[in-house]
Amino acid sequence: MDVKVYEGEDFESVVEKAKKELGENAYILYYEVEKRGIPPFRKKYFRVFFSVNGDDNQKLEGGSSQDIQKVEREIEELKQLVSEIKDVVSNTSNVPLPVPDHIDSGVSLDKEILTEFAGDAVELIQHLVKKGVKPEVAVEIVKESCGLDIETEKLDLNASSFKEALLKGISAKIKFTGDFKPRRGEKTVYVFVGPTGVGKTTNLFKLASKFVIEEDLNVGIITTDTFKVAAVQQVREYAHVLNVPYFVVSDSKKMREVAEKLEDLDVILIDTVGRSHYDYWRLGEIKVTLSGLNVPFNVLLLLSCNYETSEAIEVINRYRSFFPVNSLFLTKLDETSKPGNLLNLPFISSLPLSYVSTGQRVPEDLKVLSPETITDILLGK
Ligand SMILES: Nc1nc2c(ncn2[C@@H]2O[C@H](COP(=O)(O)OP(=O)(O)OP(=O)(O)O)[C@@H](O)[C@H]2O)c(=O)[nH]1
Ligand SMILES: [Mg+2]
Repeated sequence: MDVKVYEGEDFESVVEKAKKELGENAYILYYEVEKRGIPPFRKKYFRVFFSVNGDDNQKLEGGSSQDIQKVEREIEELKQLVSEIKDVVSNTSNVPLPVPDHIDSGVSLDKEILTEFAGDAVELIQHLVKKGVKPEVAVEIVKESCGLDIETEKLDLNASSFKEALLKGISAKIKFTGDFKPRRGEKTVYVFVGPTGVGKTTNLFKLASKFVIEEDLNVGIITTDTFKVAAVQQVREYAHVLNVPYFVVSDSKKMREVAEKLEDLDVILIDTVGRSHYDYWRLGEIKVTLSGLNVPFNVLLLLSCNYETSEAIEVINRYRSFFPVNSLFLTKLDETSKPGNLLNLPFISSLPLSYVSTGQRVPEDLKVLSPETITDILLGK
């Protein structure tokens, strides 16, 4: 199927012109509307995508040998893709999930906590648990700044404040990537993966803005999200505002071609389509598309702070069996009163934290994660 694009200010005349030139069999695949000009003189501008070979079946039966060869080639390519995805899925879906022992202790922690800790230590653990931190995670973090109290023979804080205790515990137990600082000329690639609607596209553009505006780097965007019509438009609009090149890539071959073209860029940000962590087939598809990249890439797994911890760990483990996840990027902090996942997820998965998003505004609502940021969030600063 060939696709032709017609543009203009009047939808009806665009369609009329296309039908005249392409024939009555051409049909509309989808269209986009843009508003151009300065208010109040704004005008609508239509971009309409037509399928040229509307009657593909007829063409197949009565078509030339060239047409038939083309269709046969496409079928071969599809078969090849299906077999590649099958390989990826069968090699990855049975990987044992790396859940550390300490998370599945199954004992009554409340009782344990009270026999082991006293005074301020108990108070701090209780505060963390109220904020959604798992008791077993809170205990391990608080323990870092405890000493044995001779009178009670229990562990109590030896830090001068909750803030100092938390900073010490978080620094010791949680890993952080720190702010990303890609260097000019090194072509650093970041890939954004994660379940549907967690904020991959929005937050990719927050980082892109930072690289363009603050670091003055040459940035390019690739989206593999050809699944939703609106997704390509979303990326195009953001890329237009930032004045950076963007590319839409549907398979590994196209990925290779595009990546080769981008030699002069400092940073490439790749947006992927949101997929359920139970959908092995679709995750395999993303992995196959990424295999076209001929340079190392850094994978950010995005997860909403709202997720129930055990579900989020399930997502992490399943994504991890497909992609070499380098860091966790948490989102929608503004939508929860229990931000405990900021500690639960990196502690349980042993993955480093990179960023947290705190709202919908691009580029403002983005924070680099560090022991200081998390301490402030958990102590309510
Ligand atoms: N409140 C809040 N909303 C956010 C945040 N980050 C993103 N969003 C919103 O979440 C919605 C989904 O964001 P997208 O960036 O499209 O999410 P996505 O992961 O790319 O979605 P798919 O491509 O469909 O998988 C949008 O309305 C965003 O504005 C955040 O930190 N807080
Ligand atoms: Mg998206």
